[in-house]
Amino acid sequence: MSEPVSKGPKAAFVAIVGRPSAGKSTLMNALCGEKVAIVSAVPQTTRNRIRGIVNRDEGQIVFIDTPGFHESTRTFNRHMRGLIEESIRDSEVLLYVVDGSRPPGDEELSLVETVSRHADIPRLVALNKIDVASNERLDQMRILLSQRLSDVPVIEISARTGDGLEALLGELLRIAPEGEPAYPHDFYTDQPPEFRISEIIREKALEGLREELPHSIYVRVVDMEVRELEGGGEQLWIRAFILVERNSQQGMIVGVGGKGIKRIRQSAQKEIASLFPYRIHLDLRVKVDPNWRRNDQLLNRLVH
Ligand SMILES: Nc1nc2c(ncn2[C@@H]2O[C@H](COP(=O)(O)OP(=O)(O)OP(=O)(O)O)[C@@H](O)[C@H]2O)c(=O)[nH]1
Ligand SMILES: [Mg+2]
Repeated sequence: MSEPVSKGPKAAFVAIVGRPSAGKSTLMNALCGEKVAIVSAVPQTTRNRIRGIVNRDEGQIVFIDTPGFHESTRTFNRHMRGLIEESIRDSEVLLYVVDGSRPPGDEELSLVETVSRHADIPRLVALNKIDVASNERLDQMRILLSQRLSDVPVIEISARTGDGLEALLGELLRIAPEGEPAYPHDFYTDQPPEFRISEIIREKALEGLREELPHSIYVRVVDMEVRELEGGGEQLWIRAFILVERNSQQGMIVGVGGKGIKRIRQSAQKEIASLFPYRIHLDLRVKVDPNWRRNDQLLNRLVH
């Protein structure tokens, strides 16, 4: 955009915030060139702070993808909100992702408010989904942003098609402070293997589920080991549980004749196999735990 502020290598943590389904995780994946965070059509897919790392000649950007949360007093949402404030505090730059295809409701206004409270760090708005948003909708958002966040630059993008992403990354590198990279140059995420595996399983389980159920799912990898195969080679053996809150939900995941769970297992196994140099055996079961979403200890483990 404009002249670089300085010539030294840049390094910044960039918190990505936005309402549920704005496209935060899709954007982070597109910028990192790898699938770091899972993505789905249901809101509140992301539940943790997920780091995705981009290395360029100009420097290193570490994105912190955060969950989109709903305004409510429920434990689950309170945890999510705390996480977002924490992520912003830990970052040098704030990237606010706005879904340009939806009318801005109270939820968006509350995020605008959050972003305006953080004028102490460089901020940037990514107006997303320009591939599907109508001009009227985009104008509505452009006006809102120019009124409420007049000093924050807006870059229009499509995380899906890649439109505007180079400009966005260029601007982030420009406004980032100088510094040493936090991670080695060949890293694109810092997630432990168990976590990535549980997230892949959760993504496959979310596919094709109806509104309420997605939030009732929690995936836990309980056991993992590398085993020698008789015919030679090694296998990564994984046992994981999909936890749901009610008996009826267990049935919905398992499906008629076990078809549902089989589909989840097969597609998760395939994607996990692309990450590890082993054959994968996934032992996947569904269990009912009525309390997981009210369990503070579990939520803490889940989100931190
Ligand atoms: N058409 C279009 N769809 C997009 C774009 N970016 C994201 N999506 C879709 O929007 C949906 C939500 O995307 P996510 O990346 O999971 O959104 P998120 O902001 O991370 O959502 P939470 O994790 O739930 O807060 C998915 O179906 C994406 O494929 C875009 O630029 N254009
Ligand atoms: Mg997400």
